[in-house]
Amino acid sequence: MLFLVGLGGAGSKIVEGFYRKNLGSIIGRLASREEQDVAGVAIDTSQALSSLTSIPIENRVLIGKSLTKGHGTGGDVDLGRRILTEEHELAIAALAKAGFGGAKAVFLITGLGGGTGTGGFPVLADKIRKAFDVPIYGIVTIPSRSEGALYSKNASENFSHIHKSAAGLVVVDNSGPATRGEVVDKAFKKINAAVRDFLRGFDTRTLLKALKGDVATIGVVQAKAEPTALKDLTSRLLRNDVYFPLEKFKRIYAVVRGDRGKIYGERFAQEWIRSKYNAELRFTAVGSENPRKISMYTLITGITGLRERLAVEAKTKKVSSELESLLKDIKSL
Ligand SMILES: Nc1nc2c(ncn2[C@@H]2O[C@H](COP(=O)(O)OP(=O)(O)O)[C@@H](O)[C@H]2O)c(=O)[nH]1
Ligand SMILES: [Mg+2]
Repeated sequence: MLFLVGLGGAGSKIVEGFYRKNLGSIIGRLASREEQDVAGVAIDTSQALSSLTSIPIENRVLIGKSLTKGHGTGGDVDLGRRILTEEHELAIAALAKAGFGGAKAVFLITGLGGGTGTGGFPVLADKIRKAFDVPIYGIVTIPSRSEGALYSKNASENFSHIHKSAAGLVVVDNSGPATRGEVVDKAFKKINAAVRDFLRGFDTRTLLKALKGDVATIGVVQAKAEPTALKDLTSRLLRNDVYFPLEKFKRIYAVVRGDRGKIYGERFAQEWIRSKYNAELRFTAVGSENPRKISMYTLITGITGLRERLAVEAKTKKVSSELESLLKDIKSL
């Protein structure tokens, strides 16, 4: 059973994805059959919450009504922090109702860069941990390069605090593979679906163990069910299907769902990863109900330097937005 809390706009939409039915596809049908395996609660300061229609209404919590009038925090991190500090009871009550008393771990999902999630994450993480005596694992997106300076600044200034408040952190870059040449909304949808597929497809026990104290990212790759070299699948994954620009990492945990007999060359792939990335590949295979596809769900651990990268981005974006306003001033002269 997965226990998920979405905080803020992005987090809420990602959690909503676990409840959405897509009966047209096999995956959709399997997913809806698995629906009872998820307890998800969405918490936001924005009325946008009411546009989520798949997640049960009692699992949606609008907070900060008196302060934001349902309009969100407008990127104000202090306001997000304040609202969660004052109104965490509302959130905790909804979690209790949704069965979080039985959780062994909770995933707190948020998009870094805005006000609600970025400011509220450490506060809510602390409150949930205490209320249910569970470890809190974070799943956070980081702002894409095309977003404004404020988002990067917020993400950069609050990353360490968020990292420290979680037992482990999965980061997903919003300028990841899905975003190349795509409109933002479509890219977000793809990323949200990847997070959902990963959490469904990967093995939760392995995830919690592998993530402890670490920063990791995810990758999902699919292939036709035909004889496939693990090295080829892995190299495709690293090139196109990882949701973070990788420089260095320690380990790839890969869970393959599909016909085990179709995947060969485990040793060879492991040696290739060792020599090319000085990293380790751990591979497990499980059966799948879809005979036509092989899906590989991966967790890539040992990511470093994210705080530094966010700081650089915040700085360069600031410079470029100052330049933009300068240019505007010149034009108006
Ligand atoms: N992957 C993904 N990212 C999103 C989505 N919506 C917003 N974001 C990202 O999340 C960041 C924070 O936005 P939002 O969640 O609205 O902020 P908050 O509600 O104030 O916490 C933005 O800067 C975007 O990078 C979404 O649906 N999917
Ligand atoms: Mg918002």
